[in-house]
Amino acid sequence: MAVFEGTFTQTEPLRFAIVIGRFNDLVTGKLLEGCQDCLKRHGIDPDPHGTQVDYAWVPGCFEIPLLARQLALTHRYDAIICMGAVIKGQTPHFDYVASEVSKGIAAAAFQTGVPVVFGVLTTDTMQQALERAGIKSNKGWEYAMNAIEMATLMRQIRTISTDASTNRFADSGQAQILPPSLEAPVGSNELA
Ligand code: INI
Repeated sequence: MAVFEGTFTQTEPLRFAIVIGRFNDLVTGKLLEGCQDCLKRHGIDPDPHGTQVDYAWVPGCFEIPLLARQLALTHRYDAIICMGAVIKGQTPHFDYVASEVSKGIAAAAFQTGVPVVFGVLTTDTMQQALERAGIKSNKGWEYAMNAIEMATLMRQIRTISTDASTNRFADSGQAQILPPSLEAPVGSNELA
């Protein structure tokens, strides 16, 4: 049998989308910097004009899941990195936004089969958020690591899925791999 683990090398073919909230951009901008720094140090070009990372800015965390799901459905990306900051205020608004973004991000990954990283800070104060966005550590770096690990892990799992289907044909004496022209078209995995 086997052990499957993500790796942090051979990152050249990986493609990511980053979905990021403008709300509390003092914090989210710093998370983005940490994330880009980590990607770069692992051989991934974070330039939006390059071929490896696309960016989608949304108004706030509430909008993140919709974009994450739509981008995942394109099947252009190995992983989607979602980043935002929900900071407790004087009203229950925090609870609604935090609850929806966490459920929505989990659903986007589960429904599409594409890893979606939950890079949303939920803190009581701006100070706590800033501490996690560069003052003490930068969680953006961790989110990039999580994305690389999941992206490479999922590539491995896809390989064994292909092997398994090839073996199924092999067992019946009809071993074959579909040519690219017969592979499922982009978006064909969309759930009803
Ligand atoms: N959006 C955030 O990203 N963080 C917050 O702390 C926040 N609070 O507390 O209000 C927030 N609200 C905006 C929300 O995400 C939506 O953009 C807005 O409700 C429009 O749909």
